[in-house]
Amino acid sequence: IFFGMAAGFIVGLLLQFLFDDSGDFQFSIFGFEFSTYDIFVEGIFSTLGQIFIASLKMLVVPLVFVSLVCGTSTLSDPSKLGRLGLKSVGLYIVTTAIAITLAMSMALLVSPGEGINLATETTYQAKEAPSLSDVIVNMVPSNPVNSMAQGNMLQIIVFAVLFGIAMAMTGEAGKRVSAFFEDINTVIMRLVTIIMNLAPYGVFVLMAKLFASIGADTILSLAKYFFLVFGVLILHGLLTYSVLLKALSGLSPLMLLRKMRDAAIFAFSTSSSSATLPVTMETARNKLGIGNSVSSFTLPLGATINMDGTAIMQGVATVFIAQVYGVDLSLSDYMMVVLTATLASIGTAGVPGVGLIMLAMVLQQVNLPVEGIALIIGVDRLLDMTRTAVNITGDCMVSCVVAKSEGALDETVYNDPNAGQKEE
Ligand code: DAS
Repeated sequence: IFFGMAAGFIVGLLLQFLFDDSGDFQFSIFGFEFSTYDIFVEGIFSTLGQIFIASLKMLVVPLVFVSLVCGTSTLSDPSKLGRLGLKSVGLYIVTTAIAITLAMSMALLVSPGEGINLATETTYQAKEAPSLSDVIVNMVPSNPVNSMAQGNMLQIIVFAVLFGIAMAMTGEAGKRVSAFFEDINTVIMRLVTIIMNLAPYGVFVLMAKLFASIGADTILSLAKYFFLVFGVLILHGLLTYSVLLKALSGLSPLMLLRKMRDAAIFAFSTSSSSATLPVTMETARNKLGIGNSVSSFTLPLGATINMDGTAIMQGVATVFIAQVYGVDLSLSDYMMVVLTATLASIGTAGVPGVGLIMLAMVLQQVNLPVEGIALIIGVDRLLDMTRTAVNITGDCMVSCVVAKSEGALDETVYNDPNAGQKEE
C-alpha cells in the first residue's frame, strides 16, 4: 500500500509537470474533442478512485451493524456496555479538547494570519448544524432500515446496541441468532480483506489524481497556515497519543504507531474515517488484539464522534481567520471555541470535508466572518487527508486503553510485530 501511495504521488507530480509546462495535448476523434488531462486525470484516475472508495463504503453499514450486534450480544453483562460507553466517550472528548487547545496555543505562538490580507471575492455559504438536543433526539432511529439506507452512523449504533442487548436476553433463540450473526461477521470480514487486496491500486489512483490537480501556488500563499496545521497534527498524533497510551494502559506507543500504518494510509488517501472503518476494525482485531466486544463499539463510535485532527484544523483556522480579519478574541472566546469544536465533532459523521462545516459552526459561535473559510479551502484537501489519519489513530488509541482496562486486549497479539500480516 505504501508503494502504491508513493507511486501515485510521483505520477501525479509528473502529470502536473507534464500538463503545466507542455500544456495539455488536445486531439479530436470523430469530431469529439479529447485532452490527455481529461482522459488520464479526470477520466481514468478519478473514476477508479471513486470506485475504490465506493467499494470501501459499501462495507461500512453491514460491517458496523453486524459486528456491533455480535459485540454487544457477547458482552457478559449489559452493565459493561455502560462502562464501555462512559470510558470511550469520556476519552474521546478529552483527547479532542486537548487537540484543539494545543492547536490554538501553537497558533497564538506562531500567529499564521499576521500580515495576510487576502481579499476574498468568494463567500462560503455555511450549512446549518444541528443543536446538541437535536443530535441526541436524532440518535434514536425511527426507522432502522432508513438509518442504514442513509448511513446514519449514530442511529445504526443505537439500533445495533439495543438489538444486541435484546439478543443477549433472549435465551436459546438469542443464542441461535447470535451464532448466525457471528457467521455473517466472518463473511463480511473476509470481504474486507478481499477489498484490501485492491488497496495498492486504489491508493495509487487517488494519490495520482490529487497530486496531478492540486495547485502548488495555492499552498505557497498559505504556507504558514498549512505547515502549522500539519505540524500540530503530527505533534498530536505522535506525542499526545503516545503519552496518553503509555500513561493510561502501559502499552507500547511505538507498536501502536507501527501497526496503524496501513489504516493511516487508507485514511490519508480516502479522507474519510467512515470509509476507512473496515480497515480500522480489521487492524484493531488482527493487529492490535482488541476484542470484538470493545472494538465493534468504540471504533464506529470513534469514526463518528472522535475527530481530533479536525479539531486541530479548527483551532488553527479560527486563530488564522481572526488575525486576517484583525479580530481580537478574548479568553472566553477561546474557551467557547474549545467547547463548540468538541461538541460539534459529536454531531457530524466522518466523511470528507465535514471539518469545514464544523469550522463554520465554530466561527459563528465567536462571531468571526464565516467567509474566512474561503481563504483556506484551497489547501484543505491535503490537510483533510492528514487529519483523517490522525482521527482514526485517536480512535484506535482510545480503543486500546478501553480494551486494556476491560481485560479485552490480547497483549501477545498487540506486542507481536507481525500479528495480522497476511499469511505469506
Ligand atoms: N474527513 C473527515 C474524516 O473522515 C475529517 C475532516 O473532514 O476533517 O475524519
